[in-house]
Amino acid sequence: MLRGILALSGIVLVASAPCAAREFTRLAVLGDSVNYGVNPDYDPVVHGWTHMLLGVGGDPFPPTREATLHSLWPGMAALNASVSGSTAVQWAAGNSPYMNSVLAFQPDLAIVLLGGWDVINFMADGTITTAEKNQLFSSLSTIVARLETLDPPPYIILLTYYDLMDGYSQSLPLIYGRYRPLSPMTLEGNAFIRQLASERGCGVVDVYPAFLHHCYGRQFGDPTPLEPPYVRLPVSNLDIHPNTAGHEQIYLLVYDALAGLRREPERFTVETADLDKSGAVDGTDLVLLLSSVRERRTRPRSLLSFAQVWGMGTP
Ligand SMILES: [Ca+2]
Repeated sequence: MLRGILALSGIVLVASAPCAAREFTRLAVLGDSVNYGVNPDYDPVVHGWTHMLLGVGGDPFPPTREATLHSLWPGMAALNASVSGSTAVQWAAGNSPYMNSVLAFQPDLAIVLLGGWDVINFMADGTITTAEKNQLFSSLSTIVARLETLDPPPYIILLTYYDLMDGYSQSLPLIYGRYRPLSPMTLEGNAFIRQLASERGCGVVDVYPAFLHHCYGRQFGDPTPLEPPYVRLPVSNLDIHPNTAGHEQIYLLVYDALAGLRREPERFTVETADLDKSGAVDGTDLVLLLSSVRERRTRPRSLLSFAQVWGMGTP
């Protein structure tokens, strides 16, 4: 009786199951010029966070890092498929050569930062319409969905976007008027990215808060700028790309996230509910949940999201 009440009141059974350590062998990076490595300190040569992560460095660039993708997963293959100036809309197109190159590579780990150029293009007329936002959001969803068509699906990490204007875009003078929608759009876009990640069982590397007060806001009223700047100052040299310090910050955030994956505990928690409608939450329900997951070849981290989609509790 008590168990029935528990089930009816929505309380879930919590169980643990063994989980292999996270091992990956093929990383693909999807993005625009930021992930490609464009950096005003070295223009026209590229050197960005992806280079740092992959252990590329040395004169004239900063020294090669010891903490790299390969120090986490030795021998891991990596494809930086990022294309300067590319938009999420282009990546999401059904015949996208960019996406096709990634799918052909068959990554088991994918890192995505896209949408910056979509937003810049949207702002050309000074406003971002609801239709434009929806186009961006549906493109980001499509990109995740296309990656998930791989068998097995890769673990996907979504990066949020930094706000070049530190929240002060609406204070911009007319000469930079096209950028006025940027700060609220960045907040909205990042909220969508976090929601998408939650729904689809993706990881998130939250670049936005790490960059806040490190960009151009100091020239438009930000009373609390932080050092070092992560963009090329002053704003008369406006450059949308991170400088070396900015790329280093993204590298550190991504590396920490990957190191966290590498250390992921060998046990995980599964939440289930009264799936067979027997009136009780018990082992039968757990078996039903696990068999469904096995059919979908869903990775453990996605499991919680899968349970959430079914309305079976919150992680
Ligand atoms: Ca527009």
